[in-house]
Parts: sequence; structure tokens; C-alpha cells
Amino acid sequence: MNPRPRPTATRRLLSGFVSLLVLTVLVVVNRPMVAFGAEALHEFQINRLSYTQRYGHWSRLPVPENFRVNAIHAALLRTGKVLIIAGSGNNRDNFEAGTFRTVLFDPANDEFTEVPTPTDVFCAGHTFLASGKLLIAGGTKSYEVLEKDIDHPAGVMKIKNESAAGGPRFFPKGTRLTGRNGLAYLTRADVTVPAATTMKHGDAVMTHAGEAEVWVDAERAGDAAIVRAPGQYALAGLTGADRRNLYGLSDKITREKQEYGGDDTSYEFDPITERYQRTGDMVQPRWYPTLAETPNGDVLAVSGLDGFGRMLPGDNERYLTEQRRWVDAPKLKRVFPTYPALHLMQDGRLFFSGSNSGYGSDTEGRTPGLWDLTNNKFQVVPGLPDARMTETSSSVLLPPAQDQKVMIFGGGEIGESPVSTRRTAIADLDEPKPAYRPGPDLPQPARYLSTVLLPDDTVLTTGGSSGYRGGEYRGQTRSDLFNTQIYDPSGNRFADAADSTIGRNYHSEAILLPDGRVITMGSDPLYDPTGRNPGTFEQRIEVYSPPYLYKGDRPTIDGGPAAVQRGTTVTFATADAAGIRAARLMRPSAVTHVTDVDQRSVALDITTAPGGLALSIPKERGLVPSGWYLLYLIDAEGVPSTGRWVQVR
Ligand SMILES: [Cu+2]
Repeated sequence: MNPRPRPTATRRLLSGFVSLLVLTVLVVVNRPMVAFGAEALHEFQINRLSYTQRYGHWSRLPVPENFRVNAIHAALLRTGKVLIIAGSGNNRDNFEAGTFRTVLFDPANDEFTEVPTPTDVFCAGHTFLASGKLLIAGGTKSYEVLEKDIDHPAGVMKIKNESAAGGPRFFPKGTRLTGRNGLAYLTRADVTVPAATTMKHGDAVMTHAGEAEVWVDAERAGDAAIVRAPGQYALAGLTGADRRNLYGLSDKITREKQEYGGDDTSYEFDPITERYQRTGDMVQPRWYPTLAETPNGDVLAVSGLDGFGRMLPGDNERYLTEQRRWVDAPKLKRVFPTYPALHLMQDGRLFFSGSNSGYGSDTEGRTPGLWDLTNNKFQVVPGLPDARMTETSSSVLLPPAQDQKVMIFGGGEIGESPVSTRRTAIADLDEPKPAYRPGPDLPQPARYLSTVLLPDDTVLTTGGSSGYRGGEYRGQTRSDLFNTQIYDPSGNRFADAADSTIGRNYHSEAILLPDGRVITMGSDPLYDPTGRNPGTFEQRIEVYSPPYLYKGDRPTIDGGPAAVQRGTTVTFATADAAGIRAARLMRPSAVTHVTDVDQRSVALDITTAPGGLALSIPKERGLVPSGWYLLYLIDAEGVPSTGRWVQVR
């Protein structure tokens, strides 16, 4: 028998190619089966108890069609319901139609309800008051207008009134002003100009002109009506002395982009009636302000764009909670970028972590530091690595609040820059000369990372994207991050958690629910997955169950007071007293644009008491500001009870 000849190299190559071809055809034909198999295996793996005990578990929340909204703001009310605010939801059609949305989600029964929304609170600021009401101030008065859409040059006209005698003067929308160039400009809205005021300085009487600002648009389209120098404008229809006393002043009238304009409305959202209650208006209209609680229970509104889309030059204001009205805070003039993260510290100072979102000076007001509200002094906190990458970063007061450590996570360069960072850093503000020190890096560079304090003293970090608004990053068209990790301050390291299944970038939120789960919502990508068409707002909601929910029985809180005083010791009933390792008071989240200065976790000293545990409430207001908190008892395995609402006075 002749031995079979060895195939030539060419033949071998050819037969290998044929096998590969056959295999490829088989795989392609059966692709759905292969994919289905891989998916089923993945499903099986992520649902195993050994997996969920280590990494936790994500699930989708079924949201009825009519409750799907663009979640821009989220807060946990003391009823346990989640307030989800869209306002116009960054949608021009909604804005022009006056369609503003707010919904409530009750995690106890998965039910949604609609809340009437009186004005466009999109991009307002918010914080909880001692009463448990959510103060919501500012919002959107006008949408941006892009350069390409501007045919008629426009600008801000200041209308002056030099006369004290005639009282305030009203000019309807469409009032004409004529410039030295002989061209006409029309007011975009009604405007009332206050009368001049007079003041006596010795023998001399000083007159201070009244003034009001309004947008004007050139009557005529095209570049001819552009004005780039300050000038005076004559108001049509005036006679006699009015012609001298009333006039317009404008710095420039151009076809440049018009930014979003802020609103001055302010509300307290009542968790019991579930309605917005109007308060006094703000002194300044604000778009993208931060509302920061101060130790006496009043609130400071900081930064923002004004009614004409201009950065407020360090003008901040104070909400007098007792009087439900806003007043100017001229002694607290200080420049910050929009949505600055201002954390209330034990000594009553506000720590600006550096985190911010949106707009601001390139050079001024971006340095982290401690702001003393008693004298407007600012102590710089140095040492932040990647100091230019604080925009769209997030920061938290690490648990427990007594440690007085603030951690900053990720962030990007100013504006639409594609550059972002993996950096985290921690400032120990208890030190005499506090400074940032590097923390462990995030797995990927991240903007818009959601950071949520958990009852077991860890911090869940989830979502975000490496690129601007989920877009292009290092050659990839989309850059949403699905990896989730849990930071443990005691070991100063991240542990991997289960992957989320929905990308969350700009305009997304995550907050702790009373039962210890975390809800995530929102995301406003600039582009669709192809990177060529505009993106659509993400309206699906996910819920993450941390590993501690898979470790068996949870301790219970069986009874206790509904309200407690700072500096006192109070007894809560529990059958699990012997196994309890820690007790925490957690202030609920109120978050937008990854800015959440409300959430904090305060440690309570524990002693045994008949039928339960005696818990000591710290006495410092800067540590435990008045308000509603969730009380958690945590056992030796790190398993928390369900939160129980307690009002701290
Ligand atoms: Cu925004």
C-alpha cells in the first residue's frame, strides 16, 4: 500500500482556509443561537447567589409609558418617595409648549404619580430644609440660541430712568429703540423700569437712575445692524422731558450665541401635599446655582447664569427659611463656577471641593478651599492632582461625616473638552492645614460619575462617561461606562461591583433608597450610537441592590421616637441589639448634574439599653444639620436594616 502522500504546503493552507470558511458560515448562520447562549450564560452567572453576594445585582424598573420623563433632578423625600424633576427636560419643544414635568416614584409599591409643575424648574438648585421640604430655586427662563440660528443681531439693553417724579415706567414687548446708526431694535419682552431714587449728601441731592434690562433684537436681519461698541439708544414715542430722562444703553448687539437664561422663581416642595409651594422670588434669576444649607438653617444660593445667560459675577444670596424669602448677601461676594459642590463642615464652613458643572471663568473661582461665611474668608486647600479637571467631577463627604474627609472623583477639562481623568483625591479637613492627597484611580477616566453613600460606610460609584456627554473618546464613538465600583474608605480601595446595563452621562442621577438599594436614572448623550445624529434622553430607570442585600437576615428597628434632639441620647427598640456594630443617620440625597451636597452619613455612638440600643446624636449643627434622616442599624456582617425616618431638631 502506497503511503498517502503528505499534502503540500499550498494544499494544507487551502484546506485550512476551507475549514475556516465552513466554520465562519456555520457561526454566521447560527449567530442568534451563539449570542443567545452567551447571553443566557451571562444571565445565569449574574443571578447566582455567590455572584450577587459579592457584586450585587442590577434590575430594570418597569416605568409606565406616561411616567417616562427626562430626569434632570432627583431627591428622596421623607415619605420615602423619589421626586424626579424634568421641567422642560432640556427639550426646546417642551419649553416652548410650556410642558414641564415632575413625577413621584414610590419604591414601596413601584407606583408613579404626576405632580403639576408651575414653571420651568429645569436646572434649578435644591436642598432640603429642616422641615423636610425641598427648597427649589432658579430654573430656565429662556433656552439658548445658537449662532447659526441668529439672523437678527441681538443684545441686552439697559433701560435707564433718570426721573424720580414719574414713578416706574412700563414699556411693552416690541418697543423700538433707535441707535446712532439709525437702525431700530425691538424689545423681546415687557419691561418695567423703576423710578430714579434721590439721596441727600449734605446739601447736595444725588439722583440714582432706575434701570431694568431686556433683550432686544434688530428689526433688520443681517450684519449691518451689529454694534460692537457701547452706545445710547432713543426710546420711540417719548416727548418732552421723557426724551432726556428715559433711554437705552447697550454694550454690544451681535449675532453671537445666546446662553440659557435663568429664572428667579423659588418653591418649597412639600412632601406631604406633594405640591410646589411658591416662596418669595430670588434676588437674581439663576440657572445652574447650588443651594447650600448653612448651620442656622438658612440656605445660600451660589453662582449661576443670570436672566440673560451671563455668569453672575460672585453675587450670592440667602434664603431666610423662617420668612420664606430671599435676600442679597453682599458680604459673601465670591466667584464660583456653576453648580459648585459646597459641603457643610462641622465648624460651619463650606468646603468647595472643586467639583462643578457647566459654566464659569477659566481662571477665577476654581480653586478648592474652605469658605468661612462669618467673614467671607477663603482658605485654599492645595494639592489636588489634575486640578484643571474638576468640571463634571463629583465629590462626597466620606462616611462617617465625623471624619471630615471629602473625596473627589474624576472630572473633565472645562467645556466640551474630550479630556477626562481617573483621578480621585481625599482632603482631610480636620487637619490644621488641610490638603488633597491622591486616592486610588478609577478604572477609567470618568465624567458625570454618580457617587452614593451606602449605610455600611462605603461609596457606590456608577455611570459616567469618559468623553463629553457620552461621546467620542480616544477613537470610540461612544464612551458610556458600565462598570460600577464600591469605594471602601477603611481600606482606601475600590471593589468591583456588577455592571450596570444602561449608560448614564450628562443629566443623570443616582440616589440611595430607604431599603438600601440605589436607583439610577437620566442621561443626556449629545449623539446617538452612530455619533452622527442627535442623542435621545435616556428615560429608563435601573435599581442596584448592593451585596449586603444578599447576605441573609437584616437587623430590624422595631420602634423609637419620630424626632430627636441634637446632643441627646435616645433609645430605639431592636431585637438584634447584641449583633449591631454601628448606627448611622443618613441625610437623603438631592442631586442634579452630579452635584449632591445634601447626602451625608453621621455615626451615632451606641450603648445597650433595655429592649434595644441607646444612640447618641452629635451636638454640632455643622455635622448634623436639622432635618429628616434615615436611621440605619448595621450588623457585624455589614448588613444594614431598612432605614427608619427620624427628624433631627
Ligand atoms: Cu444641565
